[in-house]
Amino acid sequence: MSQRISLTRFLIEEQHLGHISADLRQLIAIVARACTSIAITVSKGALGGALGDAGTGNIQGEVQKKLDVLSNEILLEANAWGGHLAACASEEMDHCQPVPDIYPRGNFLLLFDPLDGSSNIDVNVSVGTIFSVLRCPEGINAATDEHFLQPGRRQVAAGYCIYGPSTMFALTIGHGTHAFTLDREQGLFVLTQRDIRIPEDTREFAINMSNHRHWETPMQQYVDDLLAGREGPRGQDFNMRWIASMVADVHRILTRGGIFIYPWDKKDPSKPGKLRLMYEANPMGMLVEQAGGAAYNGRERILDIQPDQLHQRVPVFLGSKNEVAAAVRYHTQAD
Ligand code: AHM
Ligand code: MG
Repeated sequence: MSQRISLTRFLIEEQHLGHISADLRQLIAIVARACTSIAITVSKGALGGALGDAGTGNIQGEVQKKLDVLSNEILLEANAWGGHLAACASEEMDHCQPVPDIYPRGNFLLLFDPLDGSSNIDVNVSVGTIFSVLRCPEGINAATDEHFLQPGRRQVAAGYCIYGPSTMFALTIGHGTHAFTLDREQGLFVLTQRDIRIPEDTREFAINMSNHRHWETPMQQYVDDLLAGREGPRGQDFNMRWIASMVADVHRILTRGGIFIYPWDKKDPSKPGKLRLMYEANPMGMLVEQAGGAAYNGRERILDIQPDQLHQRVPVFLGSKNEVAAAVRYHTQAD
């Protein structure tokens, strides 16, 4: 790209085009700044003294890493005083947290997974922050969890920041999906991929194969047919990738296509899936759809699901449109 366009400039131009309000622009800028701080903290590794377990657990019974807790604090603190938010909700907090009374409150609700893929932190593999922005319902001053329970199609912005060999910020405000790369010397994100398009077809799938025996039959059948390759019913060979860090897997799909699946499995039948709807599946679903891909729970469009709990889980099938449709067909035909 000949001319460098910073995230700040990109957002101001989107505001001039009427795609975004000044308030939402500033909110996204604050989230991006917080992600820059998290990137610095993550990149220090063992030298920052932040590796390892925090000695606490979250509401979902998962062990929290020190960096989960630190990243959560960075995002909360950065977003407390801006005046654009009514409340924040996070994978790491049992309930939403309204903006403290000492600060002005705004009209947006922010949800995040502060450090997704955190099982990868200690092994120096890419991790990321995922976020979603909703509007606070009219007339609500003190938002509670129930005000967050809106379907993903109502998101006004969504994105992630990946902390990999380079730090990248992927964003949608409902007008395409764009990616920015952090220039560490200048301390700013520079637009490096405008209007990302995910190829409609793919020969690459991402799934944790170790769960195969726990899946439902149509899921097993779909993957068995991929594995059968050229000699099987799909008539072509497929390659597999699994980073166990959703941000990194989705980033690959935005870059070169593919299908990412975390299906329901019967290890714990009470859980409808591993990934969380509100701050993992919905924002990733919006980014992928805005890039021409699809996001389903195996049967329905993820962005149409009406949530009934802040931390609810959902099966996730997302990526190249035609491959997601193929996987969904195995399920709907079995029904
Ligand atoms: P986390 O939010 O606790 O980090 O869990 C979500 C992560 C995703 O990033 C990734 O796709 C998945 O868990 C990996 O799960 P598994 O270890 O079962 O393969
Ligand atoms: Mg997560």
